[in-house]
Amino acid sequence: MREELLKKISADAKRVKQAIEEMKEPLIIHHYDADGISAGVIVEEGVKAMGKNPRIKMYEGFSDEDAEKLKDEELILVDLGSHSIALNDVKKAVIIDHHQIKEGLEVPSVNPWLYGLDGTKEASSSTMAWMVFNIREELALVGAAGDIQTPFTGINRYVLEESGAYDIKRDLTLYGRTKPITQFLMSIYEPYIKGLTQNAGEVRRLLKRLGVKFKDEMTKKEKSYAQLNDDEKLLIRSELVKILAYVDDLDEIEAVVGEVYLIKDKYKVPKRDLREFATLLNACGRYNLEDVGRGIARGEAAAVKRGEKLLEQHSANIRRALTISRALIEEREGYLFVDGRGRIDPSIIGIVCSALQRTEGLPVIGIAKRRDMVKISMRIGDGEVNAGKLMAKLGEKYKGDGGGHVKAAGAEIKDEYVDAFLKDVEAVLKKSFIKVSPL
Ligand SMILES: [Mn+2]
Repeated sequence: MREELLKKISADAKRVKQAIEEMKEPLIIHHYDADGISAGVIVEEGVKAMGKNPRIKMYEGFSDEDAEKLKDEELILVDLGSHSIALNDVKKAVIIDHHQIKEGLEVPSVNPWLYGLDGTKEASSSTMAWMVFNIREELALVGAAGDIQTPFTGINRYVLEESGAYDIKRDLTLYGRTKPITQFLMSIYEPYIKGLTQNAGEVRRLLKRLGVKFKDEMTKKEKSYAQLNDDEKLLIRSELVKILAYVDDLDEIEAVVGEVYLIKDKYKVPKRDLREFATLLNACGRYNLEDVGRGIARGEAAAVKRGEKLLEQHSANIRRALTISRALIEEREGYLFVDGRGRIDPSIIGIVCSALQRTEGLPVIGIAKRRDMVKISMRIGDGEVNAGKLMAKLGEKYKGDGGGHVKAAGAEIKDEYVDAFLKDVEAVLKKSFIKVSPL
């Protein structure tokens, strides 16, 4: 089965490469997250190796209108484009992606859905980019980690084993294991850990109670989680699992402890840990700093420094947004509503809603302005409704976009539809609220 699969992929890869060979002035357009950026850089290098000098740009999304605007270009689309039928009419185009392919799209593509694989779990665009070009193997799974396709299965697993670029170990999968331990534990926002997140005093009490020696005896400086001994690490892991189990967050336990993937020492990378590497790239995308993002993926020292600073700012922005959101909460029938338009950054509204959902235990809807659109985030608890399906349905109904997971989802629509959209959400929540209420 695997042999056959690899044959199909390499046939498509060949077709895509051939089409690129025929391009005179290729324009690479990649998505704005860690997957798009790392895949974009793999592709850029692959195209350069063909003796070409591609231009490269980062997009937040790619629509039919974008395709129409670029119809005289020779496009290489990376981590986007698979739902844009208008690409059929572009002068020349190829796609390396892992999103669902719209029926009728006739552009040469490499995409896990073409081989009967699940593109949400088994391969990302960085994985597929490596399958096509076979270069920069240390970047191949950065995007897959960024798209939270861990633990790796499918093509991701194949690349993990085949590339020889990674080590695997079992540990906390959370971001910040190399930061001072109190800072690390108190700034876990996803998942929000009730009692610990944003609570330095409680974190210190916990460490003392567990008997973890978290200060270096010589320097008196605080150690990082990574610097603790194995017993201490185990104590902390068990404690986090216990807290999550106590609030019945069984899904999150799986997300918190599991396989951790490290890029082997022989590669020069800013972060060995794939999750940390991806977080760095995601921050660049969120704040629209494409040159910094690609610079980091290419291994440029100045870009890495800039990215680290950005990440600090991002944490500060989250803290500020959480404080602001407290004052903006409106209690509505069956859910909490946060109107963050003009006050909370659209790239943070989802994190804010997650935090509120966890602390308040009610469904949370938050909105924020993104240029001329409104971003809607929805976070719910167990068994209420399927947020992903609801957002997808309403996103379409109100001529926007929507989707996501069962408990965390979002949509983006025009401002004028927001009230009607929220009314529909409220109707659904009210119904399910009555259903599950013991009264
Ligand atoms: Mn992706």
